[in-house]
Amino acid sequence: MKFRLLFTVIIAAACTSVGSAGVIVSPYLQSSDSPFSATSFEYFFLEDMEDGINSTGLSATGGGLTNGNPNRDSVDADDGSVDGNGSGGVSYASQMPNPTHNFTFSSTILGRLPTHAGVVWTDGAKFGLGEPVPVTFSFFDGANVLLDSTTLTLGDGQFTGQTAEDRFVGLQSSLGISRIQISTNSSETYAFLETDHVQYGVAAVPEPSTFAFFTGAAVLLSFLRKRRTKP
Ligand SMILES: [Ca+2]
Ligand SMILES: [Ca+2]
Ligand SMILES: [Ca+2]
Repeated sequence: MKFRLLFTVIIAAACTSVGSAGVIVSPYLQSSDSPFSATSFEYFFLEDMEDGINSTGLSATGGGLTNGNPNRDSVDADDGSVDGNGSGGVSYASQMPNPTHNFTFSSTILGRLPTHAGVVWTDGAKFGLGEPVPVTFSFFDGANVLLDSTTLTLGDGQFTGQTAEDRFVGLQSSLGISRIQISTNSSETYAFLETDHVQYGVAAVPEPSTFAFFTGAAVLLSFLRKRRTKP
């Protein structure tokens, strides 16, 4: 009975700890605001769009770079100062019904899919004038199966580079993340979506979930050995 209970506890711990721990959402004005900034990575890339989208293993679809657009809304710090305005930087945007951006990570180029991935929503609107709109962020694994998603109502009613409402949205998953999809949920002709600072990496140390799994397995093996050696 004791053996069954121990085994059940270990399997339950493994099942709940592998995978994601939920979507992370936080205010974001500069790269140091990233919830990933304290993590040690085997590799880590942050694409700020300023000189195009050229980070290793990253591709983007659904939008275009905003160079030259007077209403662009980059992450605040990309224009050289955190001053509440991001219209001097470059971002990635689209204006159409249900605008959707996809950022895809190549396991072939990277060697391993990122365990951490996030993006910064900088602007968007239901009609085109900055009205708040539901935005859905979805994270997929290497088999294109949904890992986790969240829908947030974002927007401050303005469209001239304000940054206080910008949000980082990211996920950690030991299963590996192959794609982030961001969708503005509005079928209006002038619905729009703007994103920036796509960031992704593989954690350098074993994920706590992985560590817990192997620790649990070691305890189980030790327990079984002791049972076998009992007279
Ligand atoms: Ca700024
Ligand atoms: Ca930027
Ligand atoms: Ca903004």
